[in-house]
Amino acid sequence: MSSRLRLLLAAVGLLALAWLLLAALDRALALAQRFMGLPTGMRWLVGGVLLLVALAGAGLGVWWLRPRKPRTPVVAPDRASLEARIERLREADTDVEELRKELGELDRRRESDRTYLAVFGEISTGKSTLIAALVPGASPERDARGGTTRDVVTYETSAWDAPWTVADVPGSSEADGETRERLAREEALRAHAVIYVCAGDLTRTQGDELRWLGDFGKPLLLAVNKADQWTPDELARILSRVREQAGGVPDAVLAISAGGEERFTRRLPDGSTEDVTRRRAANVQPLLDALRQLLAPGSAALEAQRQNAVLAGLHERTGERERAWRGVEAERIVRRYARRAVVGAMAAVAPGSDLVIQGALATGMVRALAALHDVRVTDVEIDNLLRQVRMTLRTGTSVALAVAGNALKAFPGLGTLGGGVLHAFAYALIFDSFGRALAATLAERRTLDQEDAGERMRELLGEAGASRLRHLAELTGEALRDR
Ligand SMILES: Nc1nc2c(ncn2[C@@H]2O[C@H](COP(=O)(O)OP(=O)(O)OP(=O)(O)O)[C@@H](O)[C@H]2O)c(=O)[nH]1
Ligand SMILES: [Mg+2]
Repeated sequence: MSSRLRLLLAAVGLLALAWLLLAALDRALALAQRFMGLPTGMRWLVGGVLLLVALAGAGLGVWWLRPRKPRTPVVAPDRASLEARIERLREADTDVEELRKELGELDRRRESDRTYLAVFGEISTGKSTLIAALVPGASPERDARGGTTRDVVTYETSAWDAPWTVADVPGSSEADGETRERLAREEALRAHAVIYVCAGDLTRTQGDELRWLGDFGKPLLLAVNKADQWTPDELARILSRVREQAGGVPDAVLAISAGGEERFTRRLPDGSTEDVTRRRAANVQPLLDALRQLLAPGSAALEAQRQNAVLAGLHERTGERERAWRGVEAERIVRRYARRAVVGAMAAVAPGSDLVIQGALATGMVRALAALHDVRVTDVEIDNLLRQVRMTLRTGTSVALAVAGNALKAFPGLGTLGGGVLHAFAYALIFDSFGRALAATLAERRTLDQEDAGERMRELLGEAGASRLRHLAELTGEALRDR
């Protein structure tokens, strides 16, 4: 667009704006005149409403501009309780080697006088290239393809008269790279400080990652890499957008060029071609300056936050293993009680005596499952729960019997076990449904939530899949043969 045309357009725009302002002023004056012409009562009413609207607008503005509270940092459980949980898992034959190693590494780093720094971020943002620029002599593998770094690799160096260990980690957000991403996150927790590398605007996932890191309260720098790709104007705009997207989470947002190499094919005057590798100039000085300032207190001063982050990560990992172990254990308990219910159903001699036997068994199962999930239950709570289960079964028994009847036709072997098998099978289905429902409620809600357990049980009774029925048929057969 020629500059004359641009000038003309700007002049037209200004004129239009001035005209609009005049029109608005004229309208405001007309309204004011009409307002003054109103009878006194109406004037008060309209004035009052206008004032209320203005106050509400001002209130909204103040709320919108209020200073945001900093996010509360993650608080980890204390070490002793974590150790006790890990020990309990070990006693239950769960593999806790990895968790213990993490505790060992925590101590090893605490006792060393090194400062640990992790370079974290999405694939291909230039983390390995940055390490090569930060650590003299380090040559981690770098490539334009995402997912080049496959493992955590540490490099030792020294800076500002102190020993440092810098970790290069696999990039996040790689397709099928969950395991590597996990390794990267664990290493980020072990560091005193983290450099988060991006190469342009932050995506939503990157923003989430950054906030996740920020919640541990450790020194965190956001490096916007590959600054050489943009003009100074573009870079200023990108930096200001990234600062906004980062929402004050990192201690500083800096533009850098990690450098690296670029390869291209050059055509020579004689028509032939040659492959050329050219080094890009690196500029990481702003990052070094920020690091120096941020880490001036020394690694000892940053150790508490580092420990907190590692323990918080361990808490999560221990929790995952506990959930898995509880899941397996709950299945074992449910299976045990379902077997007993099968035997109990066959042993019931007088009418209704099965209910007494099964009631005692159901109480035992509730207690066992609650103890497994560390949920305290009173006798009254158990009684209430069983009353509700019986109510569900008033309609549910016919469902269970019908399901069992159909399933028995599919497992003709059970027919040879004699009369009462249908009844026993129905009890296996009922106990299995009740037990699974209760275990799921306890695991998810950590309380004996009757309503939730009842709802889940109804679902499980109604939709027993083929593999579950086969498993229950086998269980019934085994229980009856062992009887
Ligand atoms: N233009 C430009 N390219 C860069 C810069 N830093 C790195 N690169 C290029 O970005 C690509 C990825 O670099 P890497 O260092 O392998 O990236 P990474 O983050 O370690 O990647 P992963 O290990 O896959 O997670 C390479 O082609 C680098 O040459 C930079 O400052 N400017
Ligand atoms: Mg890499």
